[in-house]
Amino acid sequence: GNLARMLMQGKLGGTGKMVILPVDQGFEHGPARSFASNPAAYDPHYHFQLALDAGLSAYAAPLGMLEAASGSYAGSIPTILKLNSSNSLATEKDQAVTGSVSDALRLGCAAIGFTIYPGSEYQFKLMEQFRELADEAKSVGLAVVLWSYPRGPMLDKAGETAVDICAYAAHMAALLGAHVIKVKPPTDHIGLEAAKKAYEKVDTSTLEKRIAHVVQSCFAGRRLVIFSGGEASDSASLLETIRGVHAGGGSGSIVGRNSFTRPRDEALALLSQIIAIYQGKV
Ligand code: FBP
Repeated sequence: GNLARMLMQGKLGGTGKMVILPVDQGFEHGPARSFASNPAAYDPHYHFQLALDAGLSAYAAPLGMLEAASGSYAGSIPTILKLNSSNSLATEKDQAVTGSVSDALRLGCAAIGFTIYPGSEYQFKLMEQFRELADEAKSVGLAVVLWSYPRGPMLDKAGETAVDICAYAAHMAALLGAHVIKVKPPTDHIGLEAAKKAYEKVDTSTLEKRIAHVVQSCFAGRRLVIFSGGEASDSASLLETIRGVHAGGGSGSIVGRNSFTRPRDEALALLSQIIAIYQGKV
């Protein structure tokens, strides 16, 4: 079905791994913070072309971004319609629903995408919204990708990526029925006091081991877990993270800012190095 479409697309087709380009940062962080360093990226066509030329598995974006390029690119690469978005003017850890399953069908998407913020004051509402949209999406054969990003009053910055919190957020995403689960790479830190004792039994000393723990937390590896790229950083440290994800059995990466804030040639070179890691070539 539609999940297979993503797993068969591009240079990683047939390997069980995927690299996805997400471009919802205009919504989440604003246009200049997202695109000023590489102004070609203000154009929605740019991202389709980048994802295609890089041989990626799928392209994820909010409604307007997909609509603005669908005339030229419909059917060229599997797309994920991001159905909710936050913005940097918000004072609350919440997201607005900005698209529907019928939009996803109209645009020929392979999947819907949704964000929950486990730990926020709105976490239960977000989970309930997801449940309804995921139910509708699955009933028409669309795949379901869930961004599970812990944040809220219980968590400081370090807590948001703490290995126990990351595994917990990923596990809840699996329980909510996501086919593909997206989390940030976990750090060697325990965020929840109540979990400290349990983690005496889990080796979290290397990124590889932490990734393996997060993957195990998603039904012993029966779900696809992919890890985000994060803020633009130097290529060497990004590639180091990707090697850790691969070694730990992660299913791939979703790399936004580290692709489109770089000039196109540099982005293509970096993405091909990332793909080579998932192909097991380096
Ligand atoms: P990046 O590779 O740019 O980090 O993209 C991944 C992503 O999940 C985007 O889809 C989303 O806009 C962004 O990160 C949200 O990051 P944050 O909530 O940390 O601002």
